[in-house]
Amino acid sequence: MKLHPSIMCADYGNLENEIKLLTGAGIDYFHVDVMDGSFVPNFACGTEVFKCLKHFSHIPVDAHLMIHSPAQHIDFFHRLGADMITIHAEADPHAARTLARIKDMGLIPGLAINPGTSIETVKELLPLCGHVLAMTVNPGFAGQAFLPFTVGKIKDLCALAVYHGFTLCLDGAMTPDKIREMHALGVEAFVLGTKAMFYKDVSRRNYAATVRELRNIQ
Ligand code: S6P
Ligand code: MG
Repeated sequence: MKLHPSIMCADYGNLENEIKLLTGAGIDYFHVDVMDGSFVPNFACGTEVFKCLKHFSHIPVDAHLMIHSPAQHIDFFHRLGADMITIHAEADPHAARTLARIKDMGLIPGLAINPGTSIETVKELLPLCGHVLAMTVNPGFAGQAFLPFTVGKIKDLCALAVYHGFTLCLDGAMTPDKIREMHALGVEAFVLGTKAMFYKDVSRRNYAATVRELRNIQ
């Protein structure tokens, strides 16, 4: 199981320590949410966060670009040190070209799909991906409720992940129970936010214990 904590949910007042704790906990990726206030109704993640991640950790970074025209900004995020760049299928009319460019840069090409986007509309893109990020909430905010209608699509994507060889990752409202249920279906990777790692009650936050417990899920 691959664990991708969403750095947006960490304590920015103590970012260096947060990054070091998460690194020591044995996570697989840092998930960085980038929002432009247009593709999604929120703004998130300045370049400083990338700089901190690269400075204080060796763990690879996924840039989840919730922005219009992501192709215009691929070089920028490459320079910031992203190891994987995940674009939204809905935000790029030439996603096939953008995914190929990301791969040519030596990075992992990722494709995010909104809850309301069907596999039919993206199936030609799937063989071009190293990573598919299926949104289980409408993107833009942490702390939302899981959208149950995405489960049928997730089941189909599990089979396609095996066939094409990409990693399937779920993003949005992942609780330990939901992770267990989705892992049993065949999902390999999970974005961890307010319901599985960065609990509102900070006294409950224990990143190393969270990673240990999640890795025990069979
Ligand atoms: C949502 C964003 C996500 C959130 C993540 C964690 O637009 O793409 O990556 O940061 O979902 O939040 P939560 O509370 O939903 O688990
Ligand atoms: Mg995200």
